[in-house]
Amino acid sequence: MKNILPIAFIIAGAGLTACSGNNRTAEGTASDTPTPPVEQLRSLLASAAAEGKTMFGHHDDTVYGHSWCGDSGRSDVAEVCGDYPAVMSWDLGGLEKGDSLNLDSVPFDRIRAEVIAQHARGGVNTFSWHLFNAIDGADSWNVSDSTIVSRLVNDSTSNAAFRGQLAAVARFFNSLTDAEGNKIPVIFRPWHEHTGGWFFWGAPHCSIDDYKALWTNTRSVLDSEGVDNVLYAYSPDRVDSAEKYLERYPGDEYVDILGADIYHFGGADGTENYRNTVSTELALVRSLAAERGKIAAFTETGIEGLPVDNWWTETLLPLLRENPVSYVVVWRNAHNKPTHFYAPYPGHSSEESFKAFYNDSTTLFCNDLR
Ligand code: BMA
Repeated sequence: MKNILPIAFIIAGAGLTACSGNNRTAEGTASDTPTPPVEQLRSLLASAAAEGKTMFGHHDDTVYGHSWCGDSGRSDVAEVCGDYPAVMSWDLGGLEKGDSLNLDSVPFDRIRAEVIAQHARGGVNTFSWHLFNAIDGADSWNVSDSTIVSRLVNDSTSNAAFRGQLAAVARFFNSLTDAEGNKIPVIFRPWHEHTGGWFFWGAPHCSIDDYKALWTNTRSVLDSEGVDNVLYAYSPDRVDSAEKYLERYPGDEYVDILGADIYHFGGADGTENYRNTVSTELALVRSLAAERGKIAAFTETGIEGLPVDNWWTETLLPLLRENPVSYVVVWRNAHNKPTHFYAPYPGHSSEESFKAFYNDSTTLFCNDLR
């Protein structure tokens, strides 16, 4: 363990922070009611950023890596720095079709087991959802039909099918329980990067009202199915103003976490652009989150293939120090696409930079959360 979360986190676990309320009943007397798991997660996330620290996360970290797939207990990140990421990211795409494997061929039963294992380590789990639409079954990247979202939320037959997809997601979240049967709190980040045009729910393919209705439908179904273990994250792609950031924001009652998805493109030549964009947008996200009582996070980032050896210490770390957010997630290390990776693996040329990033007091990994 390299650095321990301060007292605020320990207290947060007992439900005594501002974020989690003060454990009092309506009559104003102290209650013995334990803090709900979802409020413990909220407090953990809030405590990290409040202390100027950021939890490190990686997509599909323990289910495959750069040169392996399906092994048990492995992690490219842990094999480089000796510790698991504090945040594990997973994807639900395919669950809504009743598939047993997600869109990247990871069994949902394995994801559930990994969520339980990560929770037992004291770590956090977050979910994205690259779903197949309920109308013609096309994948999230199929943007050939710009009526999909409108029909999902406005046409009664399509909406019933869409709500059926959401009910499948609700059942999955409800099935995440620890050894004692307690619900495991997780983050859900649906309808992400909607300011871009590459997903069927992207801004060029649906109206503002119809986009917001994706969120209201999501909360309506998950809430009515009894999902009470989820914090909801909103994560536009790069935007340059608060107005753009909030243009399609569904409302404070639907969202717990304000995020941003910003990738580094163009190798070393793209560093300045990445730095400027991230610096501006994380400051924006932090300020909007502070105003609204939300958690700020860097919900997706990375540089594909890590062509810049010192990227961790010279590019990402200074940005996190400048704008501490609760967590940062880098995307997956595909086992079947040799250049599609975002975290180092043993022998990779950014390994030393990553170890220094790991050892820095700003970053939190799993052992720091125990
Ligand atoms: C993308 C790529 C794809 C993958 C998808 C969903 O960014 O990594 O290969 O299928 O995410 O995980």
